[in-house]
Amino acid sequence: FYVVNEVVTKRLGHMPILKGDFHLLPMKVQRFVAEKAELMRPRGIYICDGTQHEADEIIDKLVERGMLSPLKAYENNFICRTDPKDVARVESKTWMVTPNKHQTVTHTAEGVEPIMGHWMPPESFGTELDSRFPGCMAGRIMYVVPFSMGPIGGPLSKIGIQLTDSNYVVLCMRIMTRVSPAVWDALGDQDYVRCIHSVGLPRPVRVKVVNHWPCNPERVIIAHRPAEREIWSFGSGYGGNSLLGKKCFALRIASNIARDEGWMAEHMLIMGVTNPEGHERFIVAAFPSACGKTNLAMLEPTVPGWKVRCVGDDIAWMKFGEDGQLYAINPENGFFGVAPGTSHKTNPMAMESFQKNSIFTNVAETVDGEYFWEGLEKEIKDPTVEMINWLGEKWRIGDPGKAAHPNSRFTAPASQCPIIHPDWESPHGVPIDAIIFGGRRPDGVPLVFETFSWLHGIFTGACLKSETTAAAEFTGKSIMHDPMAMRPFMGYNFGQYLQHWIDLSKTPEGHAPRKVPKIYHVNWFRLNKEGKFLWPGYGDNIRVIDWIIRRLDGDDSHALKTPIGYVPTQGSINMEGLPPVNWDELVSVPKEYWQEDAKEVRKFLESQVGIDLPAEIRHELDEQEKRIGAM
Ligand code: GTP
Ligand code: SPV
Ligand code: MN
Repeated sequence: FYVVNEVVTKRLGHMPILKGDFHLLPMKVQRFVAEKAELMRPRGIYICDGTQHEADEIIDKLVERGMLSPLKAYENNFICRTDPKDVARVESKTWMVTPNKHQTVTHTAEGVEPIMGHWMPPESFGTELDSRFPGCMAGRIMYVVPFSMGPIGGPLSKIGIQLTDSNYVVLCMRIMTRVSPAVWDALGDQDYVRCIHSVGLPRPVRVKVVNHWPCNPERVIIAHRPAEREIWSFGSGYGGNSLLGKKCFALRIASNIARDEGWMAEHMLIMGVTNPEGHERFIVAAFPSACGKTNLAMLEPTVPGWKVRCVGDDIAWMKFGEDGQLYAINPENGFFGVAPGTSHKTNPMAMESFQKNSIFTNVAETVDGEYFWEGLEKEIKDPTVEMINWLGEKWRIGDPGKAAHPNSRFTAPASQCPIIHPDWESPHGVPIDAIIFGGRRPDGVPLVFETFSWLHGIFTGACLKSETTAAAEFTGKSIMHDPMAMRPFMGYNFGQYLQHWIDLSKTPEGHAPRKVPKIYHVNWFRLNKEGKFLWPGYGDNIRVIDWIIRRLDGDDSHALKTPIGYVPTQGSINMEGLPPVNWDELVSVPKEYWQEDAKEVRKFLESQVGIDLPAEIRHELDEQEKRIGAM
């Protein structure tokens, strides 16, 4: 029991506490909540306890208001359509606020805009904040959401408190993070990440609210103050912009904490793979947004005897243990997955995960109360059934336009995944033996290759590229650099981030030698001349994982050395039961392509990272260029 001090009382004024006991909050939290309530002036404060009863109450209210509707074909599943202007992360309005520009961005060449990190000086941030947040919650309730990233109280876990005026966000935070009053006890003397979110539409609302989805697209800002461990998000209710535990905290802020504390916060899935002999290995994989993490994390092997179990599908926090082994935890509690393309054929385990207690955003709904999106055409009970598409229009398969937005998402509890790993909540994490990078590369990039060393692996990750997807505001398809699959999520100077990776491999004095994982690169998305995928992908990706695991087990007879790494020899990947695959095209390392790539990559690293590029990585660049030159 804490005594409310005078300042807090004065700040709160007569603001009602609609739920919870303010006095039971730790003193530092009382101060934070009171200060922000005074700024944003909600009509009341609601302290969340994370119970099912609370969720049911909020759901009832949202259903009554028309923002959510039940999907009647399932148990406790709901659908929600956003304002069509608020459907994805807004990278152009996402900022890191640091006193010094180069804490956030690298020293790019004269006139070259940095693509990693988006810097805003504190003075401008002050102005932007002042023009948005005062009074922004007028007429709305401010929810106080205590949450833990990682199992509550775990040694690798961190605590956050989100203030939000969106009850949709509260519901999703309950699925995606661990919301519980136990967080107050776990907090103790620790620091926590302060997350402030508003849809940016105080009452009375003077504009038309579309789909009962309040937002303020013109005024969106998502700003991070890493030194203060603080996030300010305004104007959007969409996932990556509003569920602040996810990309804002678990990647952008956490990568700063990780640098300070000697660990890593990465955009990676975590999977356990058991071979037919019963030996399990854990692997992490970094692919850019909408490039296959959720699918790989829950892969259902098409080769008998193999077993995959999911630890996480989007974010990994990793730390070397006292034994020199790298361990990873999944800081999240649920999946916020891309709906289109998900089906019983491609990802049956994801399908099983969202049969109940899940929220679907911007998908279509059939008159029978089922969800629908592109990719379910062959599985829907009645292919002629009438639907409401994501824009709220009547729609049938074959009609022009799309059923679901390409970035429509399911939000489902991880615990409902039938192949969730029994150790997925292990506070110490699971031991990692391999790191995989990958992206959408229609040309030139082989199905899989193994890098030569930790440094060559970091270089390969730094040069990661992928075709743009609908996960952010980009339109059209082009190949973009997405270093380490972290481009939109970089929390600090990318050169220093690379240096951090390099330094982590070095054993601190007096400790057990560090075992660095092997680093691989995969590409499920290479196309043939007709524009068709050369590789079946999905469950068949186990065949590539099988090759990787045999490499880890010390089999080096099945690889061919190329200038970019080791590729599998013909016959070394199990192709039994597959329709014919054009092997040569699938694994080739074309000379002209890579010569062009070498030039492009040098230009990229020199213009984008410049003097911040660690000497070790510059050396890898030189060596790779030489190898390619000698092809
Ligand atoms: P974020 O949640 O945005 O970080 O995305 P993600 O990396 O988890 O991507 P996800 O697994 O949701 O896949 C995105 C899209 O890629 C979906 O439409 C999938 O159907 C498709 N996809 C995933 N794996 C494969 C594959 O092996 N081959 C092909 N062709 N498509 C795939
Ligand atoms: C991504 O874009 O990588 C996602 C979805 O996982 S979001 O939470 O919006 O970032
Ligand atoms: Mn992601």
